Amino acid sequence: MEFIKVTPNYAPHIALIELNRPKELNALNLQLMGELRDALKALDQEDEVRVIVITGNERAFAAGADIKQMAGKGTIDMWKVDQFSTWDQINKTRKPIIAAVSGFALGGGCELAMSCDMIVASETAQFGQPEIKIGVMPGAGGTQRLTRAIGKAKAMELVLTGRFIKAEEALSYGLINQIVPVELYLEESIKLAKEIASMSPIATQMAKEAVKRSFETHLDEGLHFERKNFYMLFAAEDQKEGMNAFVEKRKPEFKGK
Ligand code: DAK
Repeated sequence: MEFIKVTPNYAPHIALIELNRPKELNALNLQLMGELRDALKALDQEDEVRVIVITGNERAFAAGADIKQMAGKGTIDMWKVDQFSTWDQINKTRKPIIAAVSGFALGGGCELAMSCDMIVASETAQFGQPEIKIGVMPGAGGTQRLTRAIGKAKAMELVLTGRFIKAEEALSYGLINQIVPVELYLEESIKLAKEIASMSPIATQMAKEAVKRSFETHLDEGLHFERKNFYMLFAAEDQKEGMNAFVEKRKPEFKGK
């Protein structure tokens, strides 16, 4: 891995992926996206890992797709490479993913953060979809996920003007989960990850799946899906452990079985 650093056991049950092209503000080139896809796929199959945290560095989570790599490309080149189909792997990942964002999360970088399940932002984080300023438009979910997250009026404004918003504004629109001091953004993300990792991993993955389904279906179908996952959890030892622990007034020990 050249452009990402993967630590599968950063903390018990928590894997950390660090985007690592600091000079280019973690611009997402083809190789980086390929590495990210492979890492997520591997971590999703690793039983020990329950939660994945993706981060950049203090200055940039990611400043977007690599403009230098895209600049000379034609339609067919883009279509053939279809770099962002690698993002399907992010969407397919069953384990909860937290984006720990500091600095720039722009274009594809903002789309990457929004593809994660939760965003913990430092007070210096900035979000935006500035593609319009370079003559294109968002292509990896920006028009869809941003609109679902913050509503049409603000999404339209950000997509059509390309302006950046600061963490405070992003929080007020419901784009992110929390703002923390810059020196704590990774620590706080890991703290959140630990809280989630202490639950049954089967339950967290099924719950994640059901919440995501709410974006893709109408209410009846979503409720049906939710109920099915709820019933399925009664096949797991973790359900017995969780409920017995409650009755016995002790802390549950979830095994992911
Ligand atoms: N690509 C390549 N290099 C980048 C980059 C990027 N997105 N962002 C920054 N860099 C590089 C800069 O060129 C510079 O490199 P050197 O000149 O030193 O070699 C270095 O990182 C530091 O950047 P700056 O010198 O510009 O630093 P500043 O602090 O002055 O400015 C900035 C920071 C983030 C405001 C600025 O760098 C900036 O505006 N960056 C571009 C942001 C942007 O426009 N992002 C959107 C990119 S387009 C697709 C789906 C989606 C997409 C594409 C295809 N398909 C489905 C096929 C997504 C497209 C995008 O994300």
